[in-house]
Amino acid sequence: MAFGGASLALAALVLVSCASAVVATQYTVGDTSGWTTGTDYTTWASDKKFKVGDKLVFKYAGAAHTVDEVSASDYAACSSSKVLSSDSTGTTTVTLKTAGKHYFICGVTGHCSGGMKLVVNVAAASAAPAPAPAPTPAADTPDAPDTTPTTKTPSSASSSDATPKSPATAEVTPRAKESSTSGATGLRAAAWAGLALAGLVAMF
Ligand SMILES: [Cu+2]
Repeated sequence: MAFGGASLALAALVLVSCASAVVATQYTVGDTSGWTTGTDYTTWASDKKFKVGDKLVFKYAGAAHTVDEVSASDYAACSSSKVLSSDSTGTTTVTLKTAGKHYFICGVTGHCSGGMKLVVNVAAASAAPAPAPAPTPAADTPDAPDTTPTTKTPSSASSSDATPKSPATAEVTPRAKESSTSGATGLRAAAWAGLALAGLVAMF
């Protein structure tokens, strides 16, 4: 009983530690550069997969910069007139609570237009990655006309492909040989099996 309880507790502990390992990652924005001018945050974010529950830590000289979470249009326009949240304490920790894109800019004049802006695309925490990509194609409506030219390209390419198909048919001949040799080895194997069987019968 005591052993059973202990192993159950251990199993629970392992489960919890595994779960917490998956739950959240903390990112220092700009790594060692921190939140400042002269750092390309698009590049910084490009190789990271943010998910709900992750944290962004902005480190900067307090009052020298701000961390303003803004809308997509205000991000594009570098406008801090309608911020969703703002902080200038020097260390701003933002928990990414919802899937989709989150936009951050520095509200100090000239900084955002100089590149002090960050957009992160946040995926749902686990089982449901579907709702996260769903709003993206809806927002990127200009993508839709792209499908028409792309479908046209393979059709023209396939007509030119028709010519090099003849060497492909030529390949069929060696393949047929291969299958006949494999058939021969199959026959040999069957012969050996027959011999072995005969040997067994002879032993009895
Ligand atoms: Cu700034």
